[in-house]
Amino acid sequence: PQPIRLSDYRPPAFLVDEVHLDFQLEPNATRVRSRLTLRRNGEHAEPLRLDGVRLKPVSVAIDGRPLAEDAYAITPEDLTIASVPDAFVLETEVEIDPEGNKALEGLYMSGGRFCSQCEAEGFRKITWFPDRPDVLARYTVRIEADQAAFPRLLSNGNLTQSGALAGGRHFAIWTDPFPKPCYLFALVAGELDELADSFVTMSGRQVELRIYVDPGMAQRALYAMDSLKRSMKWDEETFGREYDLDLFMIVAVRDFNFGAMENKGLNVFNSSLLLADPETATDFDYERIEGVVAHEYFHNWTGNRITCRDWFQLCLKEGLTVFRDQSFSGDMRGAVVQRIKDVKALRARQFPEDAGPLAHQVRPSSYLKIDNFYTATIYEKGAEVIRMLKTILGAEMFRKGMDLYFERWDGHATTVEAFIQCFADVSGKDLSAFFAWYEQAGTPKLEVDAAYDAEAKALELTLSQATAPTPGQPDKQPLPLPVALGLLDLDGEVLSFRQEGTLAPATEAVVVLDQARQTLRFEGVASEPAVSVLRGFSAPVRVVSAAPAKHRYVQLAADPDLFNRWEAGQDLARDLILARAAGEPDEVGEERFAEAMGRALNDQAAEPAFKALLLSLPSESDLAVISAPADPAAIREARESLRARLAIHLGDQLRRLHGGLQEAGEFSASAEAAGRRALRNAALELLAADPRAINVDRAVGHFQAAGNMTDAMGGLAALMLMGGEPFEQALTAFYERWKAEPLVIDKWFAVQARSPSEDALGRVLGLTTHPDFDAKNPNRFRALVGTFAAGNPARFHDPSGDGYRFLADQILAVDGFNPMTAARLVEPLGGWRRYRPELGALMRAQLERIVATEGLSKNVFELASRALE
Ligand code: DPP
Ligand code: ZN
Repeated sequence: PQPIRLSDYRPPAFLVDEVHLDFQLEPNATRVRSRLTLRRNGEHAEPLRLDGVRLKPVSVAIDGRPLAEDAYAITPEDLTIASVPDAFVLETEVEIDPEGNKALEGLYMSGGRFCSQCEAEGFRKITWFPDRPDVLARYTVRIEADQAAFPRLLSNGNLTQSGALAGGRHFAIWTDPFPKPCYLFALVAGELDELADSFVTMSGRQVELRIYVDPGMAQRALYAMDSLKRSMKWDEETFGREYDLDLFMIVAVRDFNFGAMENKGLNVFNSSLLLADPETATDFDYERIEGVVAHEYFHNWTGNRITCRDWFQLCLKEGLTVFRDQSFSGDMRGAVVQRIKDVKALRARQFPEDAGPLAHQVRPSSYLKIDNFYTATIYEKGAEVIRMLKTILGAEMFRKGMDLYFERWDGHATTVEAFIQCFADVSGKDLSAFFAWYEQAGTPKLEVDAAYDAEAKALELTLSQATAPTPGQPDKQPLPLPVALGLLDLDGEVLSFRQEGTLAPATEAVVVLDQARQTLRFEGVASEPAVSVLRGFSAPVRVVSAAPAKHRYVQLAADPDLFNRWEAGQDLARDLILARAAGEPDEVGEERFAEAMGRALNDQAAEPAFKALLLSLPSESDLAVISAPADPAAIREARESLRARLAIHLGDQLRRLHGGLQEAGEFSASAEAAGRRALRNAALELLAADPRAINVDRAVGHFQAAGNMTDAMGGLAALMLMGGEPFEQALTAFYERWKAEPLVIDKWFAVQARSPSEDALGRVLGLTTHPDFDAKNPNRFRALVGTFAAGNPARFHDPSGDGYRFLADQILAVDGFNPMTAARLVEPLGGWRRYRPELGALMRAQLERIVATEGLSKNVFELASRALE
């Protein structure tokens, strides 16, 4: 297959002004009539070429005259009409089969309802159209269906007409006044319950809010509704953005490839990211719902009103919108805790991607299937790039640039260059060097070297950066890297300093390292400092520092930058685990670490949510990314052994903490209450590393007494770590209690997939034949197969290679009907070069087997073949 390249971009040959769609909904044979008002874009004599995949043609007409069969050509991918006027109306009719559509792209059925997913290229599975984001048109949509089976008929914009028809049918007409690309089209039809609310915007307009869910589930949408209203308010206050339509709708569906989708005025959500009550959702689910509701809502301005010129610009809307939702969550739940969680997610998902064969630019320059680029790099690293821009420009200038962007580009499809230009224009700064963040893949390594001169009271700080080669990019340039820093003396007191060339002493500075190596001089430094660098994780890099462990202990105890306080604990734990994994355990260091953690836990000033994060050690996969070559079994053993030491050393303290945080009274979803639950569950999880009866009993008691899903899962997960009969009993009880709740049963599958026991793969294999396992449902499939491959490194990387073979089997099976979901599971095999050679060879063999399979989708082919390069 031929790749699509950014450098080949051409403006569309034809533009569409108006789209009229008419749907006659039938599960197996839906008729779609379309009337497009088209005009030639510029002077050329090109034919009209429209995308259309697996459409059954019924008729084609121009300006009311049916075309003869030889006047057009239809291939499996498009419709071409050789000669058309400069301006005309094209009418087509096709038939599609939503019930048979298991790729969940285009129009399909989920739980007996019609729903759609068009991003990135699903609209072409509905009707013939120039399916590209730079064709913006006004849509009118008429939907007709059986009234009893499909009582609600929804599409984008405003409902302008509806009524009953003969034969038990009914119809609705929706008009969307805002021109939009076709990937934002949506249609939902079926039986749904409604949760209604409203919001008054900053200019005093009343907007009706509706959330549609499975019958009987409306109460579970209350939290999402509340999140939506807070998002609307926040976007007004923070970015001056007001909602534009009179109606905003969200629909929850169970079968969905993505998390959620920002269709204009009609967001469609994976039900796992919308429905919550204390009994069935964990605090993590609540957090995610709040963040994703905000994310999709924020897209209305960053994505919909201003959209992407082409799919290479995906980060223009995604990186920016993730940055916006992260800022929102930080304001809602506490900036530091949110920042730590975001960085953990970046390290868990983006760093491995950037260190392997699938590494790509934040703005890629070629692809086979754009579906493969909905990645952590484009989303999360894309958000980091925006955050750095804000750090470099300052909050006020950043806001000015955003204002200009909204003003200049509203109603258009644009590029990342145009976005950055707005910030260059308002600040007068040359941002061309900054642009390299979009074009250079790989995680830079930042080396920090400090030399203190006690006599001169001066600190010389040498910062250097280097980025390892990534596929297609052997030579890397230095990037402008904002480094926020401060100094502490060895008693933990803040030290002031004067940066060379400045007079006023400061306690914090942001320097921008824009060369491979730079030495900075700080004067007036009263005593030997511990240097706190990259505060707040001011750039998405990996820090390598020669500072002695004692400096990290100072930071762990006293760094006023709480991110770095947490980071110091992570660094200490990382070094201890890697030393042990390499066969050189530092027992004294481990004891010292345990002591320091004990003190940190006693700190009355620290929030429980923060302490919970302190207690969780770097994950096995984070550790694998930084060890070369990675030995997952050794990493696991070493990590567990440090956990066990903490559990034993801090046992009484952890049990007291666990007991003392027990909740009384009514459940609250607030960040504070969630923080207490997080700390209590983190204490239990740590105790699980010491599976003595006293701790097993505690976990059993915790599980049995759980009054909410967070605690139930906390108990179940602790029992999972300890294994044996108590875990089996809890699993059975949990299943019996929740078997009617698909979202909860997803968790039941996932917790088993993470089991560290020897027979974990056998258990997972067994679960693939469980009556509740359904590979056609992406949530269930990911809960079992995805969790095993990405969340259970020690078992997935079993030396037999059975884990790899299992994953390849699953990818191939699902690829037959849902390529998008299958392709997302290739990544765990992609890192083969980073693992012990025996493992790497086995991983590679499975990738080769995948690539050699006949009839493979482009999606899986692209990732598996790139992974082999
Ligand atoms: N555009 C969606 C999102 O919000 C993904 N389909 O990330
Ligand atoms: Zn998005």
